[in-house]
Amino acid sequence: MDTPAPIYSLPFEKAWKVSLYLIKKQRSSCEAFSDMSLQNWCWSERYPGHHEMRDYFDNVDKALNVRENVVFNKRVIAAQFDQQTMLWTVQTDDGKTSLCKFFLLATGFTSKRLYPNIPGIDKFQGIVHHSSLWPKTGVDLSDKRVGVIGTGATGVQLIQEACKQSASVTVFQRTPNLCLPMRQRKLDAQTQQDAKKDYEAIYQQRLTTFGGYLDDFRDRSIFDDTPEEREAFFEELWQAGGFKFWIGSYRDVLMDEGANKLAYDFWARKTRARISDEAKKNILAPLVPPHPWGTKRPCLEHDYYEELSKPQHRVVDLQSAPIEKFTEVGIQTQNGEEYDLDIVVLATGFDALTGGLLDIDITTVDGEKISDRWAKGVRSYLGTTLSGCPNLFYLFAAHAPAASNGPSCIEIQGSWIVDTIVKMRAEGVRSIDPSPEAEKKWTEELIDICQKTLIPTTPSWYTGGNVPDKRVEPLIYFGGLPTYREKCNQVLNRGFEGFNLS
Ligand code: NA7
Repeated sequence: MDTPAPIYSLPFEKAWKVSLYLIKKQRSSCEAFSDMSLQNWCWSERYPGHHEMRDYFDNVDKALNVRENVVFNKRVIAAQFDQQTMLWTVQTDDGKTSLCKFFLLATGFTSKRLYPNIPGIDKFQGIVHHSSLWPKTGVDLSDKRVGVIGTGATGVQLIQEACKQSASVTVFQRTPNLCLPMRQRKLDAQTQQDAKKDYEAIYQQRLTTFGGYLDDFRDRSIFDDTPEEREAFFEELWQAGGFKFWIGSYRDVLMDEGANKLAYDFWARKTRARISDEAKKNILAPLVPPHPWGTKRPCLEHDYYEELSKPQHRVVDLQSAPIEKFTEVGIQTQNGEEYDLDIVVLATGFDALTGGLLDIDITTVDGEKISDRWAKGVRSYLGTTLSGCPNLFYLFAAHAPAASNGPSCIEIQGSWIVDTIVKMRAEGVRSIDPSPEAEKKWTEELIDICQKTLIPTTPSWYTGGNVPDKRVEPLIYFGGLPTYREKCNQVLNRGFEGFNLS
């Protein structure tokens, strides 16, 4: 987890509100949730691990009994709105259909995995796993020669652990991740218990920052400071760890090439000092930036660079020699080098933000497929509704502020959806459908905001640039969470502005 405790947990107020709406009968469960979540739950580390996160969500489920309201092991394949009945018909892969008045898609921003198109993968005699399909029983890496393709957040975290467990790790790197030190530390229960009186304020503070964390950009240009002041400020951010160097830095770092280069140079200097092997130093932290600093999501690490410096581990620079093919015993690059491997991990990411939604065949009231519409350019209203799709809402995907802390963004969107439905009921509105004009305006505004930053310079999942043949366009709202929240609330305060009502 790269978000510090407790801000990845659920604030009680919102859980209460959503639960009361969705599962009205379970009032006592909500009270139990309050006890469990805010009064008793404590994290063991500043950045909780996978198993602890799962335990937390299991406990949330035990308290709220969400499970009782969920149908498992079904894949939604298609959905269409019927104007006569004003209901959505949702088809699942078992041949059944369900009807609903409101259709809420929480399909995840990284649910459609991306497999690299590398010839010969079926001939490889070893084991291959995509990082997102990691066996629940774990994978024994001891004494194994492990190859990892991909150095995004997943690849980096996996590599630094695999280096400690395996005989050797070979990293196939296309673009270096400009990683930041996590500065993980243990947390004690008493300190957390004492801090709980401040949690409500902490949760509120998240929603006032650009990225939904507790830190925000410094309201000052990098050029307003002397080199000494700048160095001291960067050092402070660096020592604090986490994403501070990214989203707690000068406001113009993500807007101005000159400001950005200064941040990159600091990062490269700090990182290169941790890599003992000269050749690896130039691949993992080159002096020339691979792309502007922070325009692609950085990853938090503990000892990634120290581990990879060890002689048994290799870093293959795919910029100078791309992968040619899998062989029976490993991977061969285009310069003829062969790497013998027992296990290959594909940490190659996802068709993010749009892939999960488009996996469902959604048809508008006019018979248009959303997949056909979006092939000409993604459009949405507020990053949560689609014209021609009355009463459909989606969460943390295309056009949302999805580069932010997930729970903060989802809390804003989830609360807004609940407020919208409550207001519809109160005012006797049966359906809301954003107008094509409102959708066009939102989309143009979002593109305009993104183009004022350095984000479009870099191919990444923020713009669809990580998927071969995917249209490259701004897919994220970069106006910041507070502005996003204000705009969403304004729509309701102005009587469902931008929506056609029936
Ligand atoms: P990412 O961040 O999309 O990273 C995928 C990595 O895989 C990235 O380094 C890619 O290189 C690399 N990649 C993808 N295809 C290939 C091929 N064909 N050959 C070599 N390398 C390849 O996915 P993650 O799972 O790490 O993280 C996704 C998000 O989930 C993360 O940001 C968090 O928000 C949670 P590239 O950089 O494109 O050159």
